[in-house]
Amino acid sequence: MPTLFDPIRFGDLTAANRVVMAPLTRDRAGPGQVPTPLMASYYAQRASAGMIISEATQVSASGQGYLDTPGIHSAEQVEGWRRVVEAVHAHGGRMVAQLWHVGRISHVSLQPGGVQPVSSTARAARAKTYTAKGFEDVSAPRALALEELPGIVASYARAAGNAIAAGFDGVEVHCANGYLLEQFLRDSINDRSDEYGGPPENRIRLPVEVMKAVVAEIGAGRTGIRISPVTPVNDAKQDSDAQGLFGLYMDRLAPLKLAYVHVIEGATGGARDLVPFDYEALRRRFKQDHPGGAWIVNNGYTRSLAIEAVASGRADLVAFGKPFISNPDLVRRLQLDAPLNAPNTATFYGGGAEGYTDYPTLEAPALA
Ligand code: 8OZ
Repeated sequence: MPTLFDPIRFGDLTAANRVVMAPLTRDRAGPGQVPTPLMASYYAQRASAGMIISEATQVSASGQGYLDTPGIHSAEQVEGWRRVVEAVHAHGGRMVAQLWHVGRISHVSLQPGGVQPVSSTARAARAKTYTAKGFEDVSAPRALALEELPGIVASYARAAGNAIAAGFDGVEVHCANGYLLEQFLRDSINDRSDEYGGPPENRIRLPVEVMKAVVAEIGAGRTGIRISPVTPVNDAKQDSDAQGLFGLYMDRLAPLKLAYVHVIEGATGGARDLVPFDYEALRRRFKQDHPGGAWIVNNGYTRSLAIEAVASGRADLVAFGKPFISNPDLVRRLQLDAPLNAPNTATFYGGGAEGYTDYPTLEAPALA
């Protein structure tokens, strides 16, 4: 079996090691939701990751749900991302763009023209978002009409094309954490009576259409997906049969031969054992006819858990979130079993260089 520090090839992607930087929302985009030079420095500092997954990036203006998150739908945003990816590549790294539509986890003040956010449902989430006024309750959404769904699918495909134009090595579709695509998947949220609601086959329809459209646009070899079958975040109550739903979803995704599936085990940023769930069953279904696709695991992995996950074959790569915020040289620290810097939660969202590009490395302990 390979180790956490061995290179890997999956689809058209390659990684120098199996330590992945998880997507991390940092709310530091500039005016027009354009990635900044500071963001390029931040990502370039972390280029020793086997692969960097960008922070969640909205595919359209109406896909935005928080202040100062970057987009990938305007020419200026694509140009900003080009400079970020160039910096990462110049430091020997690899980077994919995480494509995001928040659905109902938004606020009218963040929507073009101040209109209602859209979702599978007209029922509001009991969740907060971050706006110009600080933390606010999310706004009540409007249920998307059937005729609008092709436009949603097209926005993901366009964003994927933009990501490749910006120089990204691939994309990851954000199908997790209670955002738009999960608002379609779960029967705890989706209350539609058309062919996009009701039985599991209908609820997976929009996410599968999105994945097919992205694959048609840029190829399966550089397309991944992130799922979170049981996470409760953003008022995503448990599906009545998460195991069955995600098993079926995996069966429909498997023939696409995606580069990878990235799974959040348990509650995002919280308990790994929140609800019993057989992730191994999903992995087998994804890998069955496509052993070259990679299985990426995430959520609360320690060094020893990550080493064990790869050594046992339970995972091909392991994504680390918070440890990458505070340790730009995380791969080296894991290799040496060196101590990790603790992250400062006060500087996670918004602001500038503090708590962003000033964390020390082993080589430059006084950098901060
Ligand atoms: C934290 C704050 C805002 C957004 C996710 C994109 O949970 C996010 C997110 C996380 O996937």
